Amino acid sequence: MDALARWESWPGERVRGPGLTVGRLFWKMSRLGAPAWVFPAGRMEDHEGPECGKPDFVLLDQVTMEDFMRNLRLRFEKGLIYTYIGEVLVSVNPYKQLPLYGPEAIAKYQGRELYERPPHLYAVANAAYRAMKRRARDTCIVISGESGAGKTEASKHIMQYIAAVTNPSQRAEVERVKDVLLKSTCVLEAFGNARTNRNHNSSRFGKYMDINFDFKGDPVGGHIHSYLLEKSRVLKQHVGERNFHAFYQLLRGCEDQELHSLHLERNPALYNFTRQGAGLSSGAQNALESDENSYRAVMEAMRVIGFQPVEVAAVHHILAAILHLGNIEFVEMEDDGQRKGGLAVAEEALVDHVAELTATPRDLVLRSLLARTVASGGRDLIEKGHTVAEASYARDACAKAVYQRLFEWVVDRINSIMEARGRDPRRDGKDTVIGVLDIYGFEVFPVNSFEQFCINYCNEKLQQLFIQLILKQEQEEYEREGIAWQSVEYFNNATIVELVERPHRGILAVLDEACSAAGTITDRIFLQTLDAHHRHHPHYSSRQLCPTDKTMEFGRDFRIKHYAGDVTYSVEGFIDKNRDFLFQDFKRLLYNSSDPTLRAMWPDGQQDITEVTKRPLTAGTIFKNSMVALVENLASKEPFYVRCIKPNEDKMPGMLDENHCRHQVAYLGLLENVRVRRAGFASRQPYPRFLLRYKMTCEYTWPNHLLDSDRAAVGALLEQHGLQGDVAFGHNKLFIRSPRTLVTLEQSRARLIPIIVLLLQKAWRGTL
Ligand code: AOV
Ligand code: MG
Repeated sequence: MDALARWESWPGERVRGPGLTVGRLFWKMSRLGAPAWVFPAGRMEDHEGPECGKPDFVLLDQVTMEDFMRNLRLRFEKGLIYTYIGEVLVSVNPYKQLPLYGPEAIAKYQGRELYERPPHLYAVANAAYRAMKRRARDTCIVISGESGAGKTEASKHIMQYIAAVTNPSQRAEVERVKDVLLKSTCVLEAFGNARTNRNHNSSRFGKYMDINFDFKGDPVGGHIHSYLLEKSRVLKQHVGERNFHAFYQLLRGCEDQELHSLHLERNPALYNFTRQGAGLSSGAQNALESDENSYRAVMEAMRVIGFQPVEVAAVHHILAAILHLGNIEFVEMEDDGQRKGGLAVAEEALVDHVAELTATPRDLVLRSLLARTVASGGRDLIEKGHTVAEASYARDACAKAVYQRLFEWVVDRINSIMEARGRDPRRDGKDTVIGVLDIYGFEVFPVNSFEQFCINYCNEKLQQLFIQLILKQEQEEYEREGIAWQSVEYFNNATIVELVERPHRGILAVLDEACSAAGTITDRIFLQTLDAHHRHHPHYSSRQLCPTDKTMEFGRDFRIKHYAGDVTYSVEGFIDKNRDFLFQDFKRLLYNSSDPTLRAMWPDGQQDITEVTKRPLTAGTIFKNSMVALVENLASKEPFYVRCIKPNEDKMPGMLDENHCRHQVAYLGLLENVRVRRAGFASRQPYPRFLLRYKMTCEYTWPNHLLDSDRAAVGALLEQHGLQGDVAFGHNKLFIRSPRTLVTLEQSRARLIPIIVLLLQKAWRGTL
């Protein structure tokens, strides 16, 4: 880095001590004779030179898509994947390992203000942490962006940062909580992530993690909320995709002996549930992420977290049972005179395996697979045989449900371990919290179903929250600082959210209605009802409504114009997935397992069939309610935002596809975000921060001012530049109205830097 570029970083370096004049500064420097004192090498490298573009999009000369993209590209090409918009962090997935993380980098950000170091996730984590600690405010970090944009990776870096900077006194209990927090990710990814065509480690569930901190600012507990796991993946995967990692990890990673005891073979192609996508490899780019290694990592993580060996064994049994269940086929038996015709299982050994692995009686397993118990008036129960189709449906529903319960049990188990001992009971209720939200990103596949519908609805909700909070925050800030404010127009996706969740007419309500109509309503009728309700909605269409649009199939597809793009959904399976029905026979069966771990997953199995009359909530309604609660929860906290951008569709390292990125910048509302930041006031900066950057442009402030307050010093500086008319003085911050003012100051600073560098060089050489 040349001297000039280094000097760009001057404001990051503090020159302490009041009354230090330029003369005294130079004298001191020349006496020390050590440039390292002025430019300590390690810290200088932290800062970015002018060739690296603007570290904050707010500093752009103009807010146009071109300027935005130019800056984004410039920085991305230099490996600078992070840029701010005020306090929002924009992150571009580099698809390669960059030397940006680890203990050294963490140390650079620890205890610093957001603006003191180049943009980074660590800075955001640190800001959230400091806000929480200083003001005892609950904070949250909301990470958004489309599938594969880097949300989960970002959340891991944030967790690592928090773990690294807390608990300096190494309290054992806090260390334990930190271990659980860190290791839980690995376990949850094994059970909740899968390879999709958009991301080889795609989160197939939403995750919101609260970390509780005690009054010292150390993590003493945590809680994970998981949202709607995409459980249909257990049964079916699209070409090129895989089932959840856990299945392949087990098959490829576990010891021969255990595999044998699970009656499994190593080859995933032998199982219906793991062979369809033909995407058998994990897609991992390095061997460390291979299924075998991941298996070991997950086992180790489960051990560290505190899963008991019997629990781990139960988990393996359940996974194996699901694989066997998937291979069970049904055949219609002929009526041969001796035996009555009916349904049978093609390969009875599989039933034996399932019974053994689930610790349930074999004949009960068989019976639950072949028939269901129904209440026929009063308390009379009759057994009703399945057809092949019904039995296959029931088997699939069972496999999905068993996996879902397993996943939920894993989450609950981690929660109970994190909750338990970390907290000082006397201080209960006084914890402060940082929440980290890492949810499945917006996604579009060639065929989109109920799951994509939910995932994309969730992203709509989060986008709405972003809009509201950014506006709300702005307004509140102006009020707090006593500044008059003028509101800015913003694209609002509320209408799309309404389309989905509005009572009575919204898509979810119509779907619920279809589900409650005891089997008489087909997916097709559901679609017709939607068409009738929303024919004039600007964000809704279908083939029926647009007969010429051949990209949709008549009677099957509807399309929503999402904030992030158009998605065509196939209604096939919507009703079924929403109803999410499982015969009580299976619940009872599993509740009666002699394996306590499995039994604990099925508390509702103890209900008698005659008691199971109340219609349970549908999957869509549960999801909607959980989203509403999530948004409420986030809105009650001080939010920090990370907006992730996926640079290209091909997972290519270092490649930035212009169109693809533009699209994301547009729909994430990033330009509007910059505009809102600048509208009214292009920039706002705490007085000390402003001085750090511009103090060399004024004789009263360089190198340190002698005025009563930073605010007065800033006033003097601006007056010298004749810029005082373009600013407003808040209580703690300076608000700058037009970007021109910032540009003027920047230019003035840039002009002075070479002169100062020259002076300093002379000072070192003693020739001043
Ligand atoms: P996502 O969470 O946003 O997608 P991930 O965080 O899983 O996306 O990132 C996808 C992949 O991109 C990772 O597996 C890494 O290979 C790579 N990647 C992301 N961030 C970085 C980074 N900072 N440095 C290096 N590589 C990175 V989804 O879960 O699909 O919405 O449902
Ligand atoms: Mg993810």
